[in-house]
Amino acid sequence: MASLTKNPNVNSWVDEMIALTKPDNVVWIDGSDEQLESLRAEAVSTGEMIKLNQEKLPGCLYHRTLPNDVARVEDRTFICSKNEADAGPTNNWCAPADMYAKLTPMYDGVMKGRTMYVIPYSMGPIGSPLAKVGVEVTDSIYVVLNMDIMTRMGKAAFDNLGDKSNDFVRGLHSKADVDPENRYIVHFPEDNAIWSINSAYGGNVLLGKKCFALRIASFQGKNEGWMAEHMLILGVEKPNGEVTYITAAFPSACGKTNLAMLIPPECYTKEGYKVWTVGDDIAWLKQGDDGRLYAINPENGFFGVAPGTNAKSNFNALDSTMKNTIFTNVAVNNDDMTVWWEGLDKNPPVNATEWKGAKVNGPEFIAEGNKLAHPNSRFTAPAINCPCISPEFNNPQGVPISAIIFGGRRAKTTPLVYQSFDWNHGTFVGSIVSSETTAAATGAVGVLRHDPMAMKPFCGYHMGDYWAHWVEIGEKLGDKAPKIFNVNWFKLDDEGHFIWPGFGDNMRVLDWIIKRCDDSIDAVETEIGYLPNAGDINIEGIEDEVTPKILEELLAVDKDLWKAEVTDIREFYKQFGDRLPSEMAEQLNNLESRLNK
Ligand code: GTP
Ligand code: SPV
Ligand code: MN
Repeated sequence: MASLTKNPNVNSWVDEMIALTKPDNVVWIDGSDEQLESLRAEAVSTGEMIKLNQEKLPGCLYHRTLPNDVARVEDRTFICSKNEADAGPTNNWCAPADMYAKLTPMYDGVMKGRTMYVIPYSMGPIGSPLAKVGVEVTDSIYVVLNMDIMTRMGKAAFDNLGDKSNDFVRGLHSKADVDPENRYIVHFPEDNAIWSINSAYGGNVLLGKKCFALRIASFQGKNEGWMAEHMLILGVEKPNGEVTYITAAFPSACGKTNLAMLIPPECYTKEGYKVWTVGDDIAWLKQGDDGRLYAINPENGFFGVAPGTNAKSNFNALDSTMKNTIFTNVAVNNDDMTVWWEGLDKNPPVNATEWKGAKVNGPEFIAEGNKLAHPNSRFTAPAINCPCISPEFNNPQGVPISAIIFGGRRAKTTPLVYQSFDWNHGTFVGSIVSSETTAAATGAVGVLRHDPMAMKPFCGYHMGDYWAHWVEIGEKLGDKAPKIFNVNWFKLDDEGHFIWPGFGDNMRVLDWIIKRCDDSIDAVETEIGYLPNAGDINIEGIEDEVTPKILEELLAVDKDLWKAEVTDIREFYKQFGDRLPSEMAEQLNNLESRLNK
């Protein structure tokens, strides 16, 4: 099939990939409905995808990955910068020449008997000054159909690139044998290239997402003066129609999709408050002409965690999945070909197929302690499906950001919310985020680890240089910089229950944050930052659940726990050596001396 572009850089690279992988056929993805419809039909005919109930779930498909291939694989993810020091201590590294030498034989002829799909895509609205183009070649229809939802895919991306530019990210993916022993997710930042092999799961193979829009883009942003962050973007509309835009960085499966699509409690909706979703996972941020920081969502859909999503916890996410959605590794109800996952409702299907593909009696299966859906099962839903998608979603300039929030899963220590003293202190607050691990990546779940800015698995260069970049951006923004906050929805009582109701009630914390941005409310100055006066968190309607005693607990700063935290941060910081910005070392010393006063 003839190329879709005259760009010689694209064509020579695709030729090279064809020569390497030797596919039987090459299909250029133009993004047309006819082409996508025939790919869907083919995937259904081979069993790669399963057609769901087209009356209840029109346009929806189901896919199951291998049980060994259900999450990101951080231990097999590499940043292959020329110098090891540039990847830094938080990344796996290998010399580019050595990695190419190791992987090239694995790709040699890997697509024999298969079709190669060449996918042009734009991260960011087509024509946005902040958008960037990628090309992914893959032997997976599942990847094509997901990229269609998650990116602006098709010929328009090539039109945007133009006939001469060399500024596109080269993504090579083959599912090969889906062999976990030979699975690699590899980034060559200096070559603008990503090579992924032996996986067919989301984050490992949808190369526009974490691989490009975070790992490669963070490196590009460092060099070009902008930022790529693991952040949702939302707008809070006040009754007077004014919208305040906020970004928030939480580690994987720690609540970004949920916060981005929040439905405020009744005491807010009745007054006319509304939340608009701009993005649920990734933000690209750049200073605008007026000096403020602007954000776009480079994605075009949501690759969201299914378990726990229900009409009460996240109606907007659930509603987004009602059409043209791909479900991965959830359970199927064989009676009516609909889907089910833990936390959807209390009626697991009796005639079910669990996520590994076995036919089971759902209630009995669960009673035996099994899960019908994998904890990291996902939906891939178009952003336009979302009832609260922001009218600014496709704005090429992005939206102006007033507040940046960091957060993680912390059983103790971290209060419900606090505000940093200034930008550099806020950068420090981001750098010290720790969170309990989740099922979004392979490995143990529930282990506390440092995850600075929720970027530990996604920063494509040295974390110390990344913090220095934050400090630099803050200097440029000056007094137009967003205010920086930290939140923790996951504080536990001694019985292990969450003490903050969370979800829609997180609006109450956003409300405080916005008032702080408007300078319309006082706060308590503590050792760690500004905390709310207890009376300033609106608990109208949840007084029974959030008693004064619980609120006190939520807003407590336990000095002994924070002193232990300082010791731990000092240890964590050691690995960054002389690349730790002096500003961060100073912030840590200041925190310690405030605690010791
Ligand atoms: P990724 O897509 O992996 O980056 O995850 P995410 O950050 O978008 O997380 P998501 O919103 O999908 O939430 C993951 C899980 O966190 C959900 O299944 C919820 O159970 C839980 N969660 C989200 N928000 C809250 C909250 O406010 N309180 C509590 N207790 N749990 C929450
Ligand atoms: C995450 O793990 O943060 C995700 C899902 O958003 S994945 O695309 O698999 O990385
Ligand atoms: Mn994520």
